[in-house]
Amino acid sequence: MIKGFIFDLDGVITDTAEQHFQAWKQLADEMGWDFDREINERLRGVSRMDSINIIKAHNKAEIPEDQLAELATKKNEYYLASLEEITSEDYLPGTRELLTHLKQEGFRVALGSASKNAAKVLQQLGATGYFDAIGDGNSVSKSKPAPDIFIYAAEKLGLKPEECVVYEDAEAGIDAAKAGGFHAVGIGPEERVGHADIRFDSMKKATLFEVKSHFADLFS
Ligand code: B16
Ligand code: MG
Repeated sequence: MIKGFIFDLDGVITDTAEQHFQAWKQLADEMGWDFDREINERLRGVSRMDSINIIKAHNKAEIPEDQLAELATKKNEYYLASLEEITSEDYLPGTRELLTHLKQEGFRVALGSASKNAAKVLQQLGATGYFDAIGDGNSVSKSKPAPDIFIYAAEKLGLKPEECVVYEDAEAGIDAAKAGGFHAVGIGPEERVGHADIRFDSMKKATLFEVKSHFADLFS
């Protein structure tokens, strides 16, 4: 039986992809690196250090590991400054309604994000109160597609993976959910999250009603 829901942050609760893009772009411009929205798309759901390694490889840049970490910290400072502008207006459409329904129906709710800034983003949105547990980039060392972050979140909820539905917008996030034995809801296009148990184009369509209809025999 399904008792809990675990949500990714960027691309599911809110769209911080734009702020990540602007922060990486600022760093790339300073470094004289090539960086555009196409490369940014490859950073979806990917950890900060993995992200800078992707950008570095794309630019064939040779940078020692310690300097690379400093540059990632610099990007994070730009990103953190931009988070100040996030407000309760910035939920993805449908998300706040879904979180409200889940609370009303007594489901357990957790976050399972790769971001080390997840708590700050939830605070800016005013969303902290919806979550019984937070799993973020500080919680585990192995990032998606490893299932560790979702297993961590489920344990915090006191639930088994098969009792939880995971909402994810990234290819590696769906891989992680499936590897851990979770029920996976994909948010986004077929080519990205078509391997989820059920896929929706947007959060607006991924209502509790739709998910309950799909997994009908798993809800009491
Ligand atoms: P930070 P998610 C991910 O969020 C973003 O999609 C990804 O672009 C970012 O690099 C990653 O968080 C780490 O974020 O630099 O804040 O630790 O989709 O896993 O919620
Ligand atoms: Mg995401």
